[in-house]
Amino acid sequence: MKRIKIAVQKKGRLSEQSISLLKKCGISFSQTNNKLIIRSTSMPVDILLVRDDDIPNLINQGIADMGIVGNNVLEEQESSGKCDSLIKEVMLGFSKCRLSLAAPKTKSFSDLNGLTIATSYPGILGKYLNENNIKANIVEIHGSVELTPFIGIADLICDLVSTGATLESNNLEEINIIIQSEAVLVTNSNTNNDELVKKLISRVVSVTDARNRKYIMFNADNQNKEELINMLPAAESPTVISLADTNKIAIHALCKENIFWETIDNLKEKGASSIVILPVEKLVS
Ligand code: PRT
Ligand code: ZN
Repeated sequence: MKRIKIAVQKKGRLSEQSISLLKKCGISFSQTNNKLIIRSTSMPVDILLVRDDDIPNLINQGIADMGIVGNNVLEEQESSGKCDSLIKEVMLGFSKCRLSLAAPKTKSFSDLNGLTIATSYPGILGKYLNENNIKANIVEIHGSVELTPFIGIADLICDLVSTGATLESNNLEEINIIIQSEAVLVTNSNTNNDELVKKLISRVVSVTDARNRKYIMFNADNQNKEELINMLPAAESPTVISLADTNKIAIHALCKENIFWETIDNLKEKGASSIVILPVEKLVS
């Protein structure tokens, strides 16, 4: 039987959640250090553990059938025309960040024309400058991009930002977001019709869709039923069950959004009791 190869980052910001997602999709394997390839014990699947920058090309060349990579890396490699047969199947909602322009707080630029921008993303930045008709110079640098304005290499930087702490500690100010990024499940147009690849994509969708969903159960007075149901965030039609005490009911509902403490406080104020909120592991529609 043909084995499917899935490329994921070996070590870094994407690894843990990529591995956890594959396990939730029923792909069991034991992680061993320093292995490039791990065989799953539950499915005809091999996991390739590689650097994130290699993932788009491995899928594009058909060496891997699918993979998980940051949208930033994908867009950068696509912008250079290297990866033309890749398909973004599912946005995965983790490793979120943005690629932004940032300038030293001490300087203010009225426009970017004629300035020099340091970045590890020359492809995405070049496209952005072109689209906005800006004639700026790009210096490609990998590592310590945030230091370049202070050692005379560049006027500004274009780098990934997550919390903003790195910019802050280097006295830089974010001035423009160029692209948003998150981890994405990628296939290639030659393999995405394979039955097992299709099955795995639908499992990834189920696990990803379930992430923010919650199942809530509570007891309440029958007379408050409508008001309580209206307080539930994006709930599908709830189940209402009568209790032994005929004035009381139990309400069970699948909510399509997270349930925050404010909602719980409001439910309690309206008389809800024995409130139980459960995470949803998979959601198959
Ligand atoms: O070794 P390998 O090549 O596989 O890994 P890598 O070092 O290239 O990548 P890694 O593990 O650092 O990041 C992998 C992916 O995580 C990136 O391609 C992004 O898609 C995503 N990601 C999410 C981030 C960040 N958040 C992030 N904050 N990647 C990098 N950063 C860096 C950023 O470059 C800057 O130096 O963190 C700093 C900014 O963080 P804040 O929180 O201070 O704003
Ligand atoms: Zn990398």
